[in-house]
Amino acid sequence: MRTLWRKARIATCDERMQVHAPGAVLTRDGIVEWVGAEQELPAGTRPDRTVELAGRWLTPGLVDCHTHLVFAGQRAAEFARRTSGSSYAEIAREGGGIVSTMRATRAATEDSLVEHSRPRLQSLLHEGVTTVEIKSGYGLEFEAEAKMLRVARRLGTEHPVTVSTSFLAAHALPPEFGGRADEYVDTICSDWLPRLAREREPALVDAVDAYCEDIAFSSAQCDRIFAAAGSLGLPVRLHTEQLSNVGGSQVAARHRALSCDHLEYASEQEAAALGRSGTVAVMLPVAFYVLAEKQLPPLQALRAHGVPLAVASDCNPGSAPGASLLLAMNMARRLFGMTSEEVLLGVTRHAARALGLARQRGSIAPGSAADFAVWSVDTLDELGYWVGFNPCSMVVKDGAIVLERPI
Ligand code: DI6
Ligand code: FE
Repeated sequence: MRTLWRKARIATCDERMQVHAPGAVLTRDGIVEWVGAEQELPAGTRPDRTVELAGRWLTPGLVDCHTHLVFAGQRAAEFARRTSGSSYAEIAREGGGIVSTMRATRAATEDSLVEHSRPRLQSLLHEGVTTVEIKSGYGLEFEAEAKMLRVARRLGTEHPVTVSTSFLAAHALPPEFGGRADEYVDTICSDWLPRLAREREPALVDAVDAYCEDIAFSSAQCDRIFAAAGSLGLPVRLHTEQLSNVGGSQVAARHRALSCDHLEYASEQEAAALGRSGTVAVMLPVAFYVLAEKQLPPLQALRAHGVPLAVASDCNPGSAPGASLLLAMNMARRLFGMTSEEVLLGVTRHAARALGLARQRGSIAPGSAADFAVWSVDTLDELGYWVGFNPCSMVVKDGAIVLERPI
């Protein structure tokens, strides 16, 4: 089946960041065959169907490359405490925070976790998201981590979205390992990770993540986890320099991590290391906002060292409650001073690269997947401009229209 998508204004988000207005895309069986200016469409093109987009903007489907959207419960009481002065780290040290969501997530059945998580995924899909990364990390024991990853996979089969999973057992120390963080890390490396990596139908782990902070795991512990991942052929990513700088980016760079996420407390040295390793820096401005953080990530240094920048929602019940990539895009511009082009590439090409999917997703080029978002906007500058308003009017996944909204 061949479809011609025409009368659009197209931002390809490929290496050349081409804009075609009026532009057209020809897709066949879910793959882009041709994209360009409408008048250059090869003569004799005979599509089976034509979709006219009336001058609307068409971009690659968005990629949300950092979420914790599978979890049970909520932590509104912690938010109330923080708005009256407690810190995220204080609450975590008292046994709240991630461990509180761990209790709710362990207690939930697989089916109820799917039902709890579905509305959050749907909210992202309405915003033009066609690829989403989902982490484990609220199970913190083998079975509950596996359950979270199965839920993530199920969401990917039940909805028109590509799901990329990350195994994040090193998110917090579960109470049964209290005072024995090194033993917990050993268990992850020598038992849980190899067992999960062997799972098939479905395969459960696409990448391995960890939380490298003074309230979580040390750079030496993350180094061991990454070595274990590497020996199984799994790529790695790291949460680090969100609240402190304990050397996480350097470890991520040494292991050629796909991405390094948060980075408020990173400096020029970390930016240089990430630049050399080709690691994507993922900006998470919703967490910055919700935690009322004051330290800004070193954007100038990241740019100067040629580090690709992505932007993600960080959807989670603690530091980024909600599920809006459009809000993250707005905050990346307003709070971090990113340009509209940086933000657009940050939720398309660079976000796909952060998931190791650069060839298939995140740009519109011959051979890439036909994942598109269509926007009822006059200019691309409106992406990341509107606050609490969603101008996405159509979503196309693997060549099929999966959502239409009257805008
Ligand atoms: N950083 C985050 O932003 C989330 N995890 C992490 O390591 C927060 C997770 C939570 O508070 O539940
Ligand atoms: Fe996170």
